Amino acid sequence: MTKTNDPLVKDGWFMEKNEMWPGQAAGLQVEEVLFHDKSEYQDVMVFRSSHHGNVLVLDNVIQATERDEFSYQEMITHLAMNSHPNPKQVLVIGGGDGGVLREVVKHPEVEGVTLVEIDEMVLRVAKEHMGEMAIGFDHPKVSVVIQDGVEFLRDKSNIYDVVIVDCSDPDGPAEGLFSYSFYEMLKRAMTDNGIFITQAEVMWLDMETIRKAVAFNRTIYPQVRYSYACVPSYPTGQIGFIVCSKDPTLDPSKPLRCWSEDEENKLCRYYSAAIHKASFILPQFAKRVLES
Ligand code: SPM
Repeated sequence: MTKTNDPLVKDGWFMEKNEMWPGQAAGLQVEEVLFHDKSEYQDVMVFRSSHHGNVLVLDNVIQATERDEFSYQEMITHLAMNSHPNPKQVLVIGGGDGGVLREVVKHPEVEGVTLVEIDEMVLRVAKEHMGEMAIGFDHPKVSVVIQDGVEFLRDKSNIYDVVIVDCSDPDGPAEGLFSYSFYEMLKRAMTDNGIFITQAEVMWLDMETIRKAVAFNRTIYPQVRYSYACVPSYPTGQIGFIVCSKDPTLDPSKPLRCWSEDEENKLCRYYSAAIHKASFILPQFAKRVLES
């Protein structure tokens, strides 16, 4: 059994307990705590686990494990990127671990990608301990801005073809990223046929929040779709995404650009054009709520 005095490790296990998923908690076995500190914004921890590689935890919530992070990062990135006819300028809000950047730069048509992350500590720790995820930071098309996403967007208009909001859950530094004014600014920052994607709860935990978020986005965008992916280390083993298009003729559930099977095999471990389409097919209980 691991011996550590870390307050988040009990009997050698990290347990992800949280009021956002009451009555359940997934646990990962800890081999060694590699980093644990408080930034200006949140509690930041990385541990080496017994079976999931290194694990990044923010405010006691698992953000990424080396074993399954590719599923989330590929899906939140390529669902949006492959729904756009020609994504040249991309904005990532949050995503300080670098995983989404790594995926965005797989698209050669991208001319520039800007990552806006509020917490510099997340970048530093990801570069040091989540090596494979953080490789995107070194790409020449990438610029990084350490700033609150809401502040960054204030004077931006008609710039980005794709905007990816890769945030943590709403009860921490990401709170402002769930506000009405943020969504308004986001839409203004996008080009006329812009695509926007955000992580958006999970069907098994809070269908009502998803219903409200989808309904709200439908007041702003002509096309709003809900999709999901399997991420075993997230609560319930899944995570959802809201994908919106400014162009009413562009349905994000159908990929506009597809890689060949060979390219898919080289570039991705989870995403494919077939998964893209299938991820928007929801179980009956969720479909009924979103169509009501
Ligand atoms: N680049 C990886 C960052 C991951 N950001 C999203 C993490 C969400 C984890 N909690 C999911 C619980 C359901 N709301």
